[in-house]
Amino acid sequence: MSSSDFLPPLPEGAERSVIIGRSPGFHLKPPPAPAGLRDFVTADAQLFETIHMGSVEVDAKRWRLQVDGLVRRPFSIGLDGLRRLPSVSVTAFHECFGSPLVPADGNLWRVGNVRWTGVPLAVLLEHAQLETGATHVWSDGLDSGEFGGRTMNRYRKDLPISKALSREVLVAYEMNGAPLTRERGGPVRLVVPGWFGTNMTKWLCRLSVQDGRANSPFTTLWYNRDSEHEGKVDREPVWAVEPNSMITHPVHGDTLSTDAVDVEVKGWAWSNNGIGGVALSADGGATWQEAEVRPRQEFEWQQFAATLALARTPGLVSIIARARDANGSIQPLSGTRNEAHSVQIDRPLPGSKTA
Ligand SMILES: Nc1nc2c(c(=O)[nH]1)N[C@H]1C(S)=C(S)[C@@H](COP(=O)(O)O)O[C@H]1N2
Ligand SMILES: [Mo]
Repeated sequence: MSSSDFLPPLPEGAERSVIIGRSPGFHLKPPPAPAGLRDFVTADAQLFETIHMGSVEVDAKRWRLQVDGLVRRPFSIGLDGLRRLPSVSVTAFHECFGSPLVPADGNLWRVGNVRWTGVPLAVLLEHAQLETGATHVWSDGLDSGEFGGRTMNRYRKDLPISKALSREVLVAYEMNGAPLTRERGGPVRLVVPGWFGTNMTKWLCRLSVQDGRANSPFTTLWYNRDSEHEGKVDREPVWAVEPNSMITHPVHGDTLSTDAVDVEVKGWAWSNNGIGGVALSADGGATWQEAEVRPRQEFEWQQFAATLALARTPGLVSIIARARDANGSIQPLSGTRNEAHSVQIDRPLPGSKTA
């Protein structure tokens, strides 16, 4: 590691001077329907985008990342310096929690699967040398403005120190082998595999080690939810992603041939802990069959596939996929953001014409 890339911390506010353009206002690029996400790696064009207060265009040549707070050696580092450090790549599903103002009670499909490249956050924290009492790492984005009736001078998130030190968490400068674009948060963003997209601060400018949670609308006002553990309900941050899945084949509304006796079902399943299994039904949930599930290597989504026998009766066939994680936590059948996906296909009367 070349120590000349690690310069003293920046004066307060210096990071603001690297912004050379802004597009104020909420921005959402919706994803295609599940059948449009059949590739293992989601191309940038097919990957959703969520931006709360508007994007910023950053002067990558002058950009520097500040690392400070409860550390013995605060420093700042530029893009060339980061690129000279040993790089790591991680393939991970990427999922948006949805609106923090009106939490979703059904599927949004703001999800994809991409390969990120950068430097482990842990490497930067090790260089900075944590002081005792450090519990969280706060991350700041250069974007500012209005969202949900509040005006903010930063996008600010926090991570507990245990996740911040996990090797998969990256200070990333590439997605799918290309430099991060402006919309993706270039030149550098945080990547937190297994956790919701909201934690992955774009236009990253500062990492600050602290002894508590950040008091920002994005950490303590929004992006918290009730979660039940052994009968007790706790309010907790939107951090780890629960089991979820989607059917990519067949397509909702498809018509089978009249002589079909079975149907091939395929899709993706993902969760922070990895997928323990996916159960499939081709009769609206009356009977279930276990799918084949591709083992997980990193944090990528996992393909499931099975051939399901069809009932002999004509009419609408309802196919359902239900994933569970390695701890047995299972997708509810309805009413939650990770409810089981179902698609309806038509099985015409024998002798009738098919499209
Ligand atoms: N600085 C900043 N980082 C941000 C956001 C933002 O508005 N500002 N949106 C977050 C949310 S809610 C999500 S889901 C992801 C989306 O990343 P993507 O647009 O590259 O898919 O970025 C996160 N990082
Ligand atoms: Mo999000």
